[in-house]
Amino acid sequence: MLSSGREVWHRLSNAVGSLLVGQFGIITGMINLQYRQPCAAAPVLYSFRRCPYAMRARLALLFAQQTVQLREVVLKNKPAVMLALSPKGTVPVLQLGDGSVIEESLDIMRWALAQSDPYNLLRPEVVKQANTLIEQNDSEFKYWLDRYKYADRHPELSQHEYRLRGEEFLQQLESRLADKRFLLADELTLADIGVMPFVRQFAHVERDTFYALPYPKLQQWLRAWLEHPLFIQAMTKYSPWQPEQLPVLFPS
Ligand SMILES: N[C@@H](CCC(=O)N[C@@H](CS)C(=O)NCC(=O)O)C(=O)O
Repeated sequence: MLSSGREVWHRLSNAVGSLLVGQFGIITGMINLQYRQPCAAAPVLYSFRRCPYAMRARLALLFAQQTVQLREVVLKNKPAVMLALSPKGTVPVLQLGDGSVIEESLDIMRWALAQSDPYNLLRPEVVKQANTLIEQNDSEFKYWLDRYKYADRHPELSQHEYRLRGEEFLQQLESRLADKRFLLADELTLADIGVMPFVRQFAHVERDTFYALPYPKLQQWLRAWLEHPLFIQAMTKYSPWQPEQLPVLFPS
């Protein structure tokens, strides 16, 4: 039976309408795929921009080309969900897709680089030495760094004394850099990433004093780090995480 012109027009416009709705569905689906799926799959990193441990974890994630959902934490008001995962309450904390939790920066770095290590930061011949240097950084150097930075809270010694104690580590780094571009080799290794945020923090306690010290190689190494695109990216500012907010991918 022949339909009237009006009916044909009605059917035609319905067909075009459903086609558009269908296309729109596909497009929204693609947007969801693009924006939601990686979020759902990406591990969650609880981080604090200025924390040197979190900094080295973010750097390793960037060098390893791993994407995470970043949740910027306010240390005075840590999210309950983070404390439930890691009651010790330090950042960084990484929650993987399978629910497991990595709560030490060095382990996050190792996890990231085990996923992918395009810069060969974990080349086998340097791993042992890198671990030793990072261990020294995290124990002795960090101890003197905290006292140097907050000398008023530790009146047993003067700030100058604390700086001299910390400088023992800096001297070691300077001599390491005498015959190579980086701390363990002519290429970057895990050691450079693991130690860098702490040397930066030390340098920034009294910037002019640091750059006047007799450590030209170390100063050059630090300057190069501060200008490194991945370090700049690692220092991107994020607003504190709110449980109801949409996931924020890092790198974005
Ligand atoms: N050993 C830990 C140390 C992490 C750490 O001490 N982070 C500091 C911030 S830089 C922290 O979260 N402190 C807890 C607080 O201030 O409440 C690691 O390597 O991840």
